[in-house]
Amino acid sequence: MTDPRLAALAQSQPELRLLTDPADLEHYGRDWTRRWTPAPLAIALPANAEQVQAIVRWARAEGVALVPSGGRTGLSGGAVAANGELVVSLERMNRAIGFDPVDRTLTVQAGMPLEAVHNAAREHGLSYPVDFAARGSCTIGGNIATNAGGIRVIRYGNTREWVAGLKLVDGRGELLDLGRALVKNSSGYDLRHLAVASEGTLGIIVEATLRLTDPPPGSSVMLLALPDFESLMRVFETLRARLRLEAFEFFTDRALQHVLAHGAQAPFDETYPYYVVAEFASGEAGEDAALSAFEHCVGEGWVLDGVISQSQAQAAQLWRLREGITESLAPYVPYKNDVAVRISAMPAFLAETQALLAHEYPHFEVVWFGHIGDGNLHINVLKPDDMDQSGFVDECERVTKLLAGALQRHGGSISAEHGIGLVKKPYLGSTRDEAEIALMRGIRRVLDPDGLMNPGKLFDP
Ligand code: FAD
Ligand code: 2HG
Ligand code: ZN
Repeated sequence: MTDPRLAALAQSQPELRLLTDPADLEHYGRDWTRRWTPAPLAIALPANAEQVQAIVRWARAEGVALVPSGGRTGLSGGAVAANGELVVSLERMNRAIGFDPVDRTLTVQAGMPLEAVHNAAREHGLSYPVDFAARGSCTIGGNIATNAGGIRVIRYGNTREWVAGLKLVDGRGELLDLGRALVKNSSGYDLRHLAVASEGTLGIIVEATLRLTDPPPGSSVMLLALPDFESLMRVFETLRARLRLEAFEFFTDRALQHVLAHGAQAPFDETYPYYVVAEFASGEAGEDAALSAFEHCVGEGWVLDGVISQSQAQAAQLWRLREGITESLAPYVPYKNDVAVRISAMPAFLAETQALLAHEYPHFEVVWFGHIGDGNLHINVLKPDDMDQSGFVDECERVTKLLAGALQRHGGSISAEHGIGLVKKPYLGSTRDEAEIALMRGIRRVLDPDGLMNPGKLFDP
């Protein structure tokens, strides 16, 4: 360790793993946004909460900023380290610690990948229902720090709903045990929820106790082709009323074409403007209800074509058309927007923003998809070949400003589930008023008095 600050840390914590190899700095210094050039001081890989506390105390003594780091699948730049920070990766803290069959809770270290949590819950005959395509790489700590949503929010809610308790090493180095996994606890402020969606700005989550639930019912998946967005809303209302929906997701033909170019199989001979992937509880009654709902939607002209999975393999194939979108767009380094409005405001918001983007930015390819049943749209803007990256980002910032204005008019949010991070920091004011942001700053000052926990993310000091 040539840096004397790192040498001091290594000496005081001989068991702590520290990385300074340029390839490691590059690897751990960025997330999926790929927009910033990684430049961390070093990477720390603690093995337990005590080491995390020691790192925070050292950071305070040396004045070094810390970036909490999970799977770095984040899409808003929250885990980016571009300014000489120490990245604190929870990669080694990836184990389940305990299961309680009576409480139906699973306690895990915060670096445990989401998919490993799914598997552990299944081994106990239960289910952890938060789910999305990054499941193999993202971690529970990152999920909590962003209040991750995903494809089953419509039935099970966001990550917040499933956090029974958590342990946080705050910016003072204190280990806080928040929530205690009680079902009932009316003894004052619920500080556990401060950590949810905090994006690493209050401290480092080291452990979580997660609620588990009954395994999901057997399900089938239908893929529907639709003529327009109005029909999509009618189909949503119909399916929600007649079926037990486990998911209801949409994407446009542009999104589908990217996934097909990435190797997926075309579902229909023709192309259509919009598609829906709906998963519903099957069994004979479910299948019959699905068929009759499908026929009703076709009769109304809301659905133009459709297919219902006949096997798990086919269901997975249909899901791939929706879940493969982000990966298929990744080579373009798209500019991402992740917005939310009330479900009832969705048609007006979409019509307004689609018209606005087509009028102001006809040269941009815009890919729309998302969790329509939750009022959450993902709007990915792709860079035209003849535009340089920085000019593209500048123009996209103007697009986002327009979106932020529309969101303000419709009472929506500039981030539904990915977080504010670096990407959406200039637009926080479109979603939260000044008094709220001042309060958030005040809370941050209490838990992180030196401003060393992920500085520059969410809002500036
Ligand atoms: P990171 O990217 O490592 O970090 C995210 C933020 O959390 C950063 O601010 C970081 O500092 C902070 N953080 C990480 N760990 C900790 C910790 N232990 N303590 C305190 N702070 C911490 N998101 C959704 O919500 N829904 C989706 O459907 C969805 N689909 C995705 C699909 C793909 C293919 C990809 C690549 C991403 C997707 N995401 C989705 C975004 C991303 O996966 C989530 O935001 C996820 O929760 C991030 O987890 P992570 O462990 O990778 O966190
Ligand atoms: C999804 O819903 C993710 O697939 C990623 O939240 C969204 O890539 C995106 O913009
Ligand atoms: Zn999403």
